Amino acid sequence: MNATIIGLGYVGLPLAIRLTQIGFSVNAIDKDILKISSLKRGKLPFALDEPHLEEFFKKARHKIKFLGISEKYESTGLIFVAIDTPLIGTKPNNIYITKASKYLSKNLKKGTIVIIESTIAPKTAKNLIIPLIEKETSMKINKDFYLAVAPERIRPKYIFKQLTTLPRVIGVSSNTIIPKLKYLYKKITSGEIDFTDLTTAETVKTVENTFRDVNIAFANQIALACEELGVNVWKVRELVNKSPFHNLHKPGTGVGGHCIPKDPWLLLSSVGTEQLSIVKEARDTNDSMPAHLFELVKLAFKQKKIDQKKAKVCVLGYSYVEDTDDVRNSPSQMLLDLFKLGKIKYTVHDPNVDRYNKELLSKIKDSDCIVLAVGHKEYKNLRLKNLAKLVNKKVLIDGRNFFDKQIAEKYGFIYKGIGNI
Ligand code: SAJ
Repeated sequence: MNATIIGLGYVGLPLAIRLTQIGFSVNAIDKDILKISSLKRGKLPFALDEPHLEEFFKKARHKIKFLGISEKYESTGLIFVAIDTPLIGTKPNNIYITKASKYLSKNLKKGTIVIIESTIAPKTAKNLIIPLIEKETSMKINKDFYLAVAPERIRPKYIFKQLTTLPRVIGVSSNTIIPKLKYLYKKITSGEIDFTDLTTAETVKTVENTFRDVNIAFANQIALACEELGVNVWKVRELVNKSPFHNLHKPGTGVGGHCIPKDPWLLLSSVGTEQLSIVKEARDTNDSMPAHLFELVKLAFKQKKIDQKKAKVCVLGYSYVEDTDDVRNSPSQMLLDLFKLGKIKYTVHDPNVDRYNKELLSKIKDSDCIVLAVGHKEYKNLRLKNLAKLVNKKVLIDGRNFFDKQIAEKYGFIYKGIGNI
């Protein structure tokens, strides 16, 4: 069995490996020739710490042909598209899905099923991809080729676990391809497979991530309310979540990553914001959290009569979520931009990000204030008793409820945590 995958990122490369595990030979194509040459040399171009990726890649390599987009390849009956679907501002940037559709059209054989694994805005399949392929090939949908929308459901650090166990929703252009896709995806994952139409599948994926973003925003707004009420949001969250059917999410430094900050905009782009005003407000709330952390720094400086022009801050954590090297849409970057604007000197440490993973203690020692932005496991070794001896002005701003406020104050810190000041 043969398949072609266009786009070798966090979704496409693991999928190529997974397909070889279920008996496929794979054409694995990417526009980035450096990535292709690295893969051809047996070197992973990213996510080096992704569990199983290295091990599975080594076993799969001989069944994958890595190709640049200028290289010829044997057309296959299955073509997966797993390319980036970024925004321009708050609107979908369909440049890559357009290029990929044109590219695959050049080598599309009759009867092929094109499967979009990327997350796309509702109606993109119907209004953009199908008409484009028909125009480029003079073929007809559901006669000469078929389309499916099977949005990936994975996150860095859990890729293979989720790829092989999570349920999948698959939209199809015609029910005639359901048996083939059911057979295929039941080999890919042990999770339930649900078939539906193209637009419903696009909507499901964008809604699930929007749901998460809105829930996080609610937690962030509750945190701000708790600051005003003078209560600890983490105690409130603990007690709220003890009652059944409640799941108050975690407030924090903000929402980063490759999908949660983006997918709500894909959904918003396909309907008027008047129907989804809560979604727009949630995005604004989550994107305002780095600025709130910055306000807590300034509040603490004011209370300790620290001249912010002379102070130095050490930001702990740069990746978008704990224990990963993925820095896409990092909320910490928004915070650093505010320090730059406020002319506050800062250093950054992140154990998983090459340019920031050195000299943790010297960066702390050289600072007046620590801002915990990401709760990496490496920081669990930091003892407040020792930090108090290192941090000159003993200011501790906690974006992730990482440190204990009482203990911090016991060792002389002024502690301000999101939702717990
Ligand atoms: N975050 C909070 N509070 C929370 C949860 C997350 O502030 O309660 C922040 C994180 O710090 C991070 C951002 O939100 O900056 C995103 O975190 P995430 O845990 O949602 O991780 P992602 O972005 O990798 O989300 C993916 C999504 N999965 C797919 O798109 C297939 C999401 O739907 C999943 O719920 C999530 O993984 C997961 O938990 O598996």
